[in-house]
Formats: sequence, structure tokens, C-alpha cells
Amino acid sequence: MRQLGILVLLISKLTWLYAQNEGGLPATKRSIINNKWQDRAQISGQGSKPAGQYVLWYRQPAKIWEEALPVGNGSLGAMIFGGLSDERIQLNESSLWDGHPVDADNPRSLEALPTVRKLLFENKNNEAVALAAKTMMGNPPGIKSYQSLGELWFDTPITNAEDYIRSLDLSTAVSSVSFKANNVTYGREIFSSIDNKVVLVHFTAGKKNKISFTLTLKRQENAECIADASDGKTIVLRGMLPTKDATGKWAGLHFATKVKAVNKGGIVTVTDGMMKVADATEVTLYIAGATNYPGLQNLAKGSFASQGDAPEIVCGKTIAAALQKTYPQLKKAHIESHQKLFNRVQINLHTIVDKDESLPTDELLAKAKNAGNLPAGLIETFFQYGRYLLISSSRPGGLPANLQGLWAWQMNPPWNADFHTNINLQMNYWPAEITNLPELHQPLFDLQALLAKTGAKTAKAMYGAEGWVVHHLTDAWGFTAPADGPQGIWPMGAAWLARHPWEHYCYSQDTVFLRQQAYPLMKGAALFILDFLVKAPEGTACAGKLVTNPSYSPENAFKLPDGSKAVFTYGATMDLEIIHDLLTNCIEASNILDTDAAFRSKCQAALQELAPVRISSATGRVMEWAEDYQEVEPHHRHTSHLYGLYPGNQITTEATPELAVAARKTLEARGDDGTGWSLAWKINMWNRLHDGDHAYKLLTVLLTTKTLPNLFDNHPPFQIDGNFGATAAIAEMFLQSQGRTKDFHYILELLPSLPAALSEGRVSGLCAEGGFVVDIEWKNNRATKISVRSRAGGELNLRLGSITAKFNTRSGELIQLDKDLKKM
Ligand code: FUC
Repeated sequence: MRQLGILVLLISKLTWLYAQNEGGLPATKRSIINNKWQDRAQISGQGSKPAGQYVLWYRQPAKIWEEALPVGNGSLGAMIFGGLSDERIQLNESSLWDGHPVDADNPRSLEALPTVRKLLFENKNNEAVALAAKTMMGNPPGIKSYQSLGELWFDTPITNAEDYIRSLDLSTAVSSVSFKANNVTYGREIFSSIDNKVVLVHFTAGKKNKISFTLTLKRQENAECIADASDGKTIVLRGMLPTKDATGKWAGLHFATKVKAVNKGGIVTVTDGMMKVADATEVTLYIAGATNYPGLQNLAKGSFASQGDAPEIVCGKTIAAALQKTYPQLKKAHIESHQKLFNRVQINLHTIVDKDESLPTDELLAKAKNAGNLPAGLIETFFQYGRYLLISSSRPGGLPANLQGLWAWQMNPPWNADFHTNINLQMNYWPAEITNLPELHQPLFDLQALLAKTGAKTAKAMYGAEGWVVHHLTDAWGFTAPADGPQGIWPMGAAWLARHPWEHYCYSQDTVFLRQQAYPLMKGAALFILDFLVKAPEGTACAGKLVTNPSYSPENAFKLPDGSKAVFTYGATMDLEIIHDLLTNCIEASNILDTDAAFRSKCQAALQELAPVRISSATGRVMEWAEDYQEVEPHHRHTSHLYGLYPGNQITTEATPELAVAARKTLEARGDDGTGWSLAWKINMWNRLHDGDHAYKLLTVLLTTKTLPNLFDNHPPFQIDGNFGATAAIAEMFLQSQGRTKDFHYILELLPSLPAALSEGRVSGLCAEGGFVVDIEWKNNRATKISVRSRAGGELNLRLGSITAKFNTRSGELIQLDKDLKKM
């Protein structure tokens, strides 16, 4: 009897699992959208590696979303599973955010602030937390999510195939699928056209009339798929997000995605939301996506209304424009546009080709994991992948790359796939300048221009301060209030973000940009800080010095003397380092622009009085908080108190050797593991300590334990910042330029953190502050040839180990040097 019961339970469980998976059904008959996917086709034979240096490739379709391959043109993205019988192409449009602009500032905050501060100075940390939780949180205390646009699913009559491969060539930004079935060679190419804003799926077959499939569009909620009235070859998925504003009025975005088939041979028919292609010889799908999001610039002007045509109409027009060109023309233009950016940097870390490098990417990764070391080719691909992902997810005129770049299948992805400003959003842009993609930084500056408006209101309302403030996260609508709980009361986001336009100036030497965009953002962030800083009273650790209060070291807790835990304090080290950085940069910028003497004096005075970064007498490490608290999690993922080491420049081996030693101890104590992004940050920090071997060790941990089969970074879950942070870190092994001479000229350090394991190689096209572009070759861990092109002219200071050299350069000049930095 009991056995029968177990059997019944088992059968019902299996049926449930089957229903959950629906894997046995053709794609267009399935309904459940999750991260799993099943292709019913059987595959035999072994496809071999496609040509190209920077290629991701696989011998089977993706079974989970994290195996699918990403394409994107900054706004329209797709994840390609590469199915044969059943294909899934998941779509994103970068502006499809739930929510709407809100005024979330808490009116009680300003009144409560003095009491919160007093409690913190009196070490009544948790009383301060309780009061702040009641009075300082945003209303609403959180944001809404970035969402998937929809899914394109199709099924084909193919059930068996040979020599299957799917790939993504990073140098062309084209993904391909190829296989043989029934003695016919099939091919598919997919890319997200940069010039024409459509995703193209191009089907070919080696024989006539062999392409057939049924296709539809799906979404988990709030949308319907119907036939498009315009012709018999288009379907459209359209919907609206059911968000309402405070008055109960509909405020959610409208969105649409359209697919039109263009066929040679065969027939295309559309019934309701289903498209059938029968016996075609060639087919191209034109996929457009749009929302009525008003755009960062309009939001910054206070205009919330959507602009232009309805999303469905926009999609139709976009497809019509793309149809003016042939498929080969579209592909050629796309590749040229991509390569204008991508080809600026080349990397080659080996001269001998390792035989393992003919392995598919997932197998290569698995092998590296087992062996615990990295094939050089994998590092090259991973480095270029970070650049590829930025090119694909961040384009001038659009939104910045979010926590997942552009790609998310959910209605509510982890952390809403938002913009986290206590490390993650900034990390996304670490490779922008050094890897020669400076124009892709612009969406971050546009977001800051919006936040400077919304954040100015928050600064006034919550803190009675000038300038602009951002707390630990924001969204596409410009949210700037504290969110998610008291840990969200971290008013340092703007001050950190403002480093980015400054960096853009340092690399470009573009004083017009500095005057018009960077400096106003930096100054606004500094004005807030100048008002927010308070003098620590007698009896506190930093008595008489300027500190932040309330303050928080993201997202670490500490133990109070009575054993209880707390998060809030005053003068957390990270705050002091961010402020040191910001004020130093504002002083330099105002000098360059020869402006704002009074403001400059204020910055100088505040810098003088700012509490210093201190070393713990108990541990020899950099103290994380003003008081030498013990952290609750010694291996905590955030290494916030080393901001001054990276991305800042307050802690250096040369100028502050004691702090550098303390930073090393801090990194050692934090350990060699962590989330994907945490590892990427630490690699950058080890580079700044010039310890390439330790940096390489952590790169190995990142690639072998925190990297998904499609080379997406794994927090876990997938979070793209680790990709970007690691790409920047690989670049900084070869070139760093954060240092200045005493008279403010740029210092370029060549091979400052070269790991022994990368003994031979060459890299070209990396950028340095001061407007220099650098190529380096090395052998036996020593540079053999260096060339530096000066874009802006000016003094060039080079360091290579203990060798130094100085040149006065003309704009456009190319300087070629030998291993001793002598001109060749
Ligand atoms: C920060 C991190 C988390 C995560 C989230 C998106 O809060 O501490 O690990 O990356 O951002």
C-alpha cells in the first residue's frame, strides 16, 4: 500500500515536472517562460572551431539562459539559444523599465537628521538606525524593475542534425548557428544592427526550398501577440505596464516588438499571432523593439511625457527603414560600425597556440577549472568580451549598462537589474576609457545629468544641502532617495559617479567637455559634500575633523563593544576617500578651467580638515570605520575602504607606502574569493599594488569559479559588472596612468603589474590619461618595444620598472621606444 502511495507521488511529481518544462512540445505550443530551454533535436558528429581569434563557440544549443549568446546595439538586445527543432531568442529593449518618475523624498528627514547624527557620535548606533529607518527612507522605499521585452520562439521540422555549432564572433558582433540535416547544410546569422536598430535573423540552406518554421512572440505578462495589419508577413507583440501614479492615473510604459519575415522562395503566412514559413530558400527576420520612455534628456528637462509615435508605429518605421537595404548591406554596415570601436584594441598573450584552444568555450572553461590555470587564449577572449559587452549595451543617446548590461529574461531580475551606485554601475564603466571606448561612457554622463536634477531636490529636502545627492541605487527615472532599508542611506553615490566625467576628461584632455559636462557635475557633487560634512565632536575618534554622518561602509556590518551588530556610524573610510578624490579632482579641474577661486578654496579648506585614512594598530590594516570596529563578515565582498587604492589614487606604493602595506594586509584578510564583481575589484587593487601574480591568481579564481558558460560574470547570479571590472583589470596589468608628477603631468606606467604567467605578449591601442594611446610588446616578462601616440600633445612621463623617461610631445606625434625607453 505504502509503495503504491510512493509510486503515485512519483508519477504526479514527474507529470508536474514535465508540465513545468513543457520540453516535449514544439516551441510555439509552450507557454512557461523560465531560464530553462529544451531543444527536441538530436545532434551527432562534432562541429569544429570557427575561424577568428575572439570567438565563443559551442557544440550544442543552450539549455539555460546563461548559456545563450548575447547581441545588442546599445538599446535592442537578444539572447540566442541556438535551438534546431526549437529556438528561443529572448529580447530586451534598454528603456523597458517599470515605474515612473516619483518624488520619494521623505519630508521628516531634515528634522530627524541632527538627532541621528548626535546618536551616532554618542555611539548609540542602533538607536540611530531605528530613527533613520522611520524618518529618512524614501517614499516609496524602493524602485521598480527593468524587464524583458519578450521572446521569439520558433519550431522547425528538423529533428536530427550533424556537426552543429553555434558561435559569437566578438570582432564582427555576429552570432551564427550552422549544422547539417537531411544532407542539407543550414546556416543562421543573428546580429543587432548598430546602424538600423533591428535584430536580424538570417536563415540560409544549401538546397532550395528547405527552410520551414512556425514562429510566435511571447511575454510572461501584460502583452499580446497578434498579426500586424500592415502586411501578411508581420506579427507584433504589444503591451503596457500596469503602473499607476499617486493620483491613480496609468503611468506605465507602452512597448512593442515586431517581427517581419522577408523570404526568397516558399510562402509566409500569418494567422493571429503565429507566423508560418514554408519551403523557403532564404529568410530574413527583421525584429524591432520600442517603448514610449521619454529619454534621459527629456526627463532631465522635467518632461515626463512620451515623445513621438506609439511603440508599434516606431517598430514599423524602423523595419521599413531597414528594408531599404539588402541583408548583405545591413551586415556590412553593422560590422564596419562595430569594428570602428572593437578593432581599436588588440591583445595577444601567447605566440604558441595551445591545442586546447580548439575546444569549445564551455569545455575550455571546464578544463581550466579542473586544471586551476588559464589558457592565454581564454584571457584574450574574456578581455575582449568585456569590450564587446560594453559596445553592445551602452551607446551614446541611450541608457547606461545596468546590472545585467542589457540582457534579462525576467519581469523582476535580481536587484531589479537596476543601477547600483555603491560599486556596480561605476564598475561597468571602468573599461570605457582605458580600453579605448570613451564615447560609450556618455550614457553614464547623461544619467548623471538627470540625477543632478532629481538629486538636487533630494539634497535640499533631506539634508538641507546644495548640490546633488544619489544614494545606493537609482533607475531609469532618476530615483535619488534612500531605498531598500537603512543600508540605503548612503549619500555618496553622486560623489563617486562624478569621478567618471573627470576621468573622461583626463583621458581625452577635452576642455570643452570638462567645462560643459564634467565640471558642473563634479562641482554639484562637491557642493553637496561640503554641506554634508560635519565636525566630529570632542570625545569621538576624529574629534575636530570633518566627517560624514550618517555613514555606512557598503554593505558591511560591525560589532559594537557590547557584542551587538550595527551598520551605521560616522566617517566610514570609504566616504573619506571618495571625498578626498572628489575635492582633489575639483581643485585640479577648476585650476585647468581657471574658474571658481572661492569654491576651490572651500575644497582646499575641507581637504585640510578632512579626517585621514588610518591604519588599525590592532591589525595593521586600513581601518574600515572611524572607530576600529571588528567587521561581522571578515571576508565581506565589498572592499570599500580601499577605494583610495582603486579606483581612487590616494593610496599608492610610492606616495603612501605605509597605507599601501596596510592595504595589502586588508586585501589578504578579505581573502582571495568573493562574488564575481568583488574579485574583479580586488584584481584591480592588486594591480595597483603592482602585484601581478596575485592579480592573476584572482583572475584565475574569477574565470574558473565565477564565470558562466557564455562567459557572463556570475555574482552568482549573473551580474555583468564582473565582466567589465575584469576587462579593466586585465588592461591595468599592462598600463596604468593614474599618477601625476609634482607639477601635475601624467605618469604612464608600462607593464606595472605583469603576471609571471603572461611572460610574452603584445597589446595595442590601450589609452592613458593625458591623451596617450599605447602599444607594448614584451618577452620573458620584459618590454621589448613600446609606442606611444600623443593625441593632445604635452609632457609624457614614462615608467618601466626602474627606468623613467620624459618627452615633450606634439599632438598626433608617435614616439617609438626600445626596452630602455630610448627612442628608436
Ligand atoms: C551591491 C552588492 C551585492 C549586489 C548588488 C547588486 O549591493 O553588495 O552583492 O551586487 O549590489
